[in-house]
Formats: sequence, structure tokens, C-alpha cells
Amino acid sequence: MARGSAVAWAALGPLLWGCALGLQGGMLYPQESPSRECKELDGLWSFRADFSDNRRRGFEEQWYRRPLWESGPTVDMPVPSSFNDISQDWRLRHFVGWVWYEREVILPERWTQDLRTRVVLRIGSAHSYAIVSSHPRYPKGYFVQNTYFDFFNYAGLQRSVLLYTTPTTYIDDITVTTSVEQDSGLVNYQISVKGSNLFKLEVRLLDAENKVVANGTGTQGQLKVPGVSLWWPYLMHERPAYLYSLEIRGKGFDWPLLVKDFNLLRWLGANAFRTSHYPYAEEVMQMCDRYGIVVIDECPGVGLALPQFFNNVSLHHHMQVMEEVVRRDKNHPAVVMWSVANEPASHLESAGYYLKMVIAHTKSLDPSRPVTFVSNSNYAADKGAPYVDVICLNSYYSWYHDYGHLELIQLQLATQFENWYKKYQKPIIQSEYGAETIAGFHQDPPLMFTEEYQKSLLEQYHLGLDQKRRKYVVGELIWNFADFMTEQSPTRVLGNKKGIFTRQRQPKSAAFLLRERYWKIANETRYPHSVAKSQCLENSLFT
Ligand code: BDP
Repeated sequence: MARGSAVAWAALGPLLWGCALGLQGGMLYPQESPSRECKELDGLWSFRADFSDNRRRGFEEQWYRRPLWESGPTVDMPVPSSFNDISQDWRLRHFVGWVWYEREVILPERWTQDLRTRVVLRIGSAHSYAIVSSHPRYPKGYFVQNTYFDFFNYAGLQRSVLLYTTPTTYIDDITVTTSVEQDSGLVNYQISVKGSNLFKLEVRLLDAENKVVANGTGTQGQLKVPGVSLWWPYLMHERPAYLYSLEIRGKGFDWPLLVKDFNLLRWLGANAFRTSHYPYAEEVMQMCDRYGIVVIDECPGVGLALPQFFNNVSLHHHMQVMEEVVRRDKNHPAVVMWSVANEPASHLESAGYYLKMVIAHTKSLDPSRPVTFVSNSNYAADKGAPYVDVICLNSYYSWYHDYGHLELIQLQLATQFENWYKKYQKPIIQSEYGAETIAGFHQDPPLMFTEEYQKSLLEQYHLGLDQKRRKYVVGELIWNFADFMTEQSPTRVLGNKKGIFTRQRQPKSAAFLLRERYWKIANETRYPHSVAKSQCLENSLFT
């Protein structure tokens, strides 16, 4: 093979460019087929962070014109991964600025020579934007990154990178909505084809065993599946349907951790999570479809804490982001609701208008699903709640206030639920509650940070939740599944320790408590859907 024509430089700097442009077109997950080939680019890449004072040397010297090693030293960087924790270099852990990734790829000759083949580079995730502040009290040119959220701002190519081909006339997007008519499943589809008007479309719907269960033609239509067996969440009974679970890891992606986390979810008997506070890798969503885990799909609207954030530029961007999230995840049966933000300053008038607009826009993008945002405001002050379908509440009784006074939780929780319900008469989800716990710390009677305290706090919440859950409280999601890294601060001991599992996925005592609870709730009503039935294959709405 002639190297010249078949070698491509994948110089992926600057990362920020990709993020700044709204994504156009469909976002179908690449699948190999007779007309589509995939080539994974995961593995070791060459990497350099631009440490120059203005962080722009890479552009000035045009590093992208030649192999990266020719313009200076490079290091090995695994993709997918965040670059922060890979090396021993402190500067890289906290790096703010442009980083450059490079990988040499040998393309099959046909890809470059066949004019009917279109080659697409797909970057699963390139993170991220930065807010940079200069401080007059510090040395000249000194800057740091300020974030308004409680997770470490890991950055880099955190999900898989791949090349794939399509014919030059190709399916760009598919939208599927479903409904049920007696015992038949109805699948409405809309297919967008690009590249030419000269095509014929044949549509086949496959079941979990790859058997064709319905046929259609043309770019839109309805398929009917008689005797359908519906997708059903893991262990969920029907009356009342109830979500119970926690938040899992989502920024990066690697299979061993993902499969381990799903095994832990099943062990717990959990049936749902929220993608706090950004969309998770597509592979995570596929696992949810497969394992029957319900998802509240949250966009990266986190840290909207200050009045100046609620402006028209942010609003416009936020709407674009919702378009991208919906476009990417709309066909997953597991997605039950969109969340447009986590803990925005929703007591502000400007936030009320802002949330109203984002929610209305999201509903227009997908009229089939409810929309929410997650609030930590007071019921009387919240300006966004009138626009949501389900009220999601975060509260940390006996943690961020009334320290140690577990005896207050039931009263405070009941008051919270009653106030919100009286005002809005909407279903409510307790979307966060929990306690910081250092595995191995014990004290009885319980003291904060011990395993006993976490357990007792959760127990008190559960007593309060049990009072309301057959009425209007439709879900409880503890914070958090596993410990996770945050910025350094006097309130964080090597990160956030509210996990019921450690960062290494070992259980704290509370994990056993939750396990008992989730299985008990699942068995309260013997609903005929079995666990086995809930394990649908990805992308198939019906088994
Ligand atoms: C909530 C946030 C979440 C934090 C949590 C905490 O939504 O991101 O990690 O508090 O303080 O307010 O542990």
C-alpha cells in the first residue's frame, strides 16, 4: 500500500473547537453492516499540552502541519481516558488550555479511492470548555479554572474515537416513537437520508433474536408487532411504578468498570439512575436498554449558580445542547425523562424565564417524554417548577445543616413533600439525599462520616419516603452510587465520599441496607414481568 495516500493524521487539537460548533445532522451510533465499516482508533496516542504562556503556541507554530514529535516532546496518552490522572506531572492534572492529540492511521485503500465511500471521524467525547479567571492577588499571568460543580473537571478524549464509512447516499438519522394498541406494539419511524434523492428504502424490524418481526418501505411509516412483549424496567412492579437508585459514573468510558457497575446495580436491585450531571457514554445507554435500567437523561446544565448565567447567549447554547442530547438519545427505550439542569438558581426571576424556554424547547423536540430539572430551591421561591412535569428535589437533611440530628429528618422530609405537593400537585422524585462516609470509619451511636451515620441517615429518609411513595412520590435516588473525585476543598476528603460503594466499587454498610430495601420494594407486588424479560437487547424496543 502506498503509505502517502493511506496514512491520515488525526491531529485532534484543539479540543475546544469541536465543542464550540453545534453538531449537525444525526448521531446514530456506528454499527458495522454490509455497507458500513468501522475502524477503532482507541489505544495509545501522542499527546502534548501547550504550556506556553498564552497557550497558543500550537497554533502559532502550526503543530498540526507535521507529526507532533517534530515540534517538541510528546507523551503517550491512552484514548479513551482523561489526561489528568495519567502522568505524575502535577501541572497536567490541573492543566487549563489547549491540548493536542495525534494518532497515525492506516486507512484501507478502498476508503480513499472508492468515490462512493464516505469516511467519518467520530469522537465519542472531547472535553471540555474552561472558565478561566485571572487573580490580581496572584503573580502576573496566573490563572486557574473555577468550576461551580462538585466533580473534578476531568478532560481529554474520554470516550472512543473511530473512523467509519457509509455509502455517499446514507441514512443520517432515524427517529422512532412507540405506542401500544391492545396486544400490538406500534413503531413509528422516520428516516432521514442524505447524499441523494435516488434511493429505495426497505425497513426491517428485528427482535432480540434477530428475527424479522415487521417490514416497511419508505422514509416514514408505522410497523405493527402483534403479540408484543414490552420493554420493562428491571424488577419494577407496575402499581405504583417506582424508581429507586443512585447516580453512576458517566464521564469516561471503559468496559470493565461499566459491566462491574451494572452488575452492582443488579445486585442492589436498583432500577434507575439520573445521568448526573452530563450525558453518559452511548455504551452506558445501550447497557440500560439491555438491563432494564430507567434513565433520567440530564444535560450538562450544572453550575447555573449566578444571576449573570441566565442570559440569552447561555439560553441559546443550552437549547442547542438539548437538541444534541435528544438527537443522540431519543431512540433509547430506557430514557424516561429529560433533565435540563441540576440545581440552577431557580429562585431567580431570570431563571424562571430561562427554564421555561429550555423546557418548552425540549418538549418541542420530543413531545413523547416528560421534562424536568433538578431543584434544591425552596418550594415557595422556585420559579422553574411550574414548567416541569415531575418535580425532582435534592435535599440533605442532617448533613449540610442540623448536623448529626437524624431525628429531624422525617419531619423535615414530610414538610418538604407536603409543601411541594400542595403547591403543584405533580409527581415528586427525591433526586438526591445522602451522607459523606469514609469506608472503615465506625462509631456507635453514629457520628458524621461513619458508615453507621450514613446507614442511619438513609434509614430515616426511607421512613419518610415510605409515607409518601404510594401517593405522589414516584422515585428515590440516593446520592451517590460510588465515591468520586472533586476539586480540593476543606469539605472534601480526596473527593466526594457519599458513595455507598468506594471508588474501587467495594460496598460500605449502606449498600446492604439499600439492597434489602430495593428488593423488598420489588417484591411488594408480584408483578408478572420477570427479571429475565427485562433484559432486552439494545435498540430493540420490544422483545
Ligand atoms: C448536590 C449536587 C451534587 C453534589 C452533592 C453533594 O447536585 O453534584 O455532589 O450536592 O454535595 O447539591 O454531595
